[in-house]
Amino acid sequence: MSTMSKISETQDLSIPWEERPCDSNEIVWRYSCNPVIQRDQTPTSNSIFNSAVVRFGDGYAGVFRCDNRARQMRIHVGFSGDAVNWEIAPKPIEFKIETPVPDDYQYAYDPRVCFIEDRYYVSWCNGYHGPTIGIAYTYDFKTFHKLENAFLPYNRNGVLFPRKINGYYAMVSRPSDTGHTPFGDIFYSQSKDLEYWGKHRYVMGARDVTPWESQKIGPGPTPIETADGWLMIYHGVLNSCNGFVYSFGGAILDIDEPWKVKYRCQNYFLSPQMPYECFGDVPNVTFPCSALVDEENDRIAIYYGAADTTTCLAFANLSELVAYIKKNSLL
Ligand code: BMA
Repeated sequence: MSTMSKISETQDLSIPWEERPCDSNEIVWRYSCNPVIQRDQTPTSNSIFNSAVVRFGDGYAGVFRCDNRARQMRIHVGFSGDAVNWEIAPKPIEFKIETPVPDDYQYAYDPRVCFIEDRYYVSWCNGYHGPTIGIAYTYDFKTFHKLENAFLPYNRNGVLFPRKINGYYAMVSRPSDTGHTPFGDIFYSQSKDLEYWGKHRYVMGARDVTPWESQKIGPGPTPIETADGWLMIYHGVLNSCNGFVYSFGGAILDIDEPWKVKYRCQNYFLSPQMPYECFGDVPNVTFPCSALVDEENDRIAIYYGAADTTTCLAFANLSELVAYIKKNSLL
């Protein structure tokens, strides 16, 4: 990457892919070599999970949630040629901050990365007297410029849309509390400059009719623009007699007014069933934070955290996934 002005998202790079196994009828199927990132892939990590990757230059870059061996939550940058084998920086990201705010960036977790216009934006759950949404931008994944926090505490899962909508930058997020939040609905917010956010709209909430998402829900990867609307993959939580169970599913939002839900799939796409999803630091968690899209070949590769311990990959055909949501929609 020689100059900043030349930056654009590479589209012609093949994404990780494996065909659906012959004996499977899953709408989203797992990579046979999961997990792709092991918990101890950096010298100081306790776990690496809930992480986000994007195309960058001739390959891929990402921002990774690395909890360290003091169990502090930190985000690290990483690079890869094939989006499967990753080199993750041993030290957390240090942000350049124009106006430093005391007590900010006490912890950082569950990053998302989104290319908008000419640069990459990172959003994450940022510790500032409780969890809120941190935002930063980078051109090169070397220097990261931190903006003001998007919201007051408490909020998690801030996910940016990849382009302006009606002249506004757009984000979905999930207002929450200080702890392991026993509730959670998805809201849409708008901004002229990515610093001042407003015009908030309710999108959708947890619901008893589909128990896999009855406790709380939260947006996952950057929404994907399709002919039917924005495909939003999100996590949903069931409160079982054995604790929370995190699965993920999807909805399609109106392209111009994304707070309007057009279709919402009643079935999850993937739920914790493999040993690496059922055993780990927090059992029974599948938590998606990014997806790579290959429109030409109708493929998506979804990155998700497993059991708050490792990072895994799953695949789907984009058009099949949209058709599945429409066919199984319950509003
Ligand atoms: C949520 C977040 C996620 C985590 C999940 C399961 O509240 O903290 O980072 O994966 O809980 O522990």
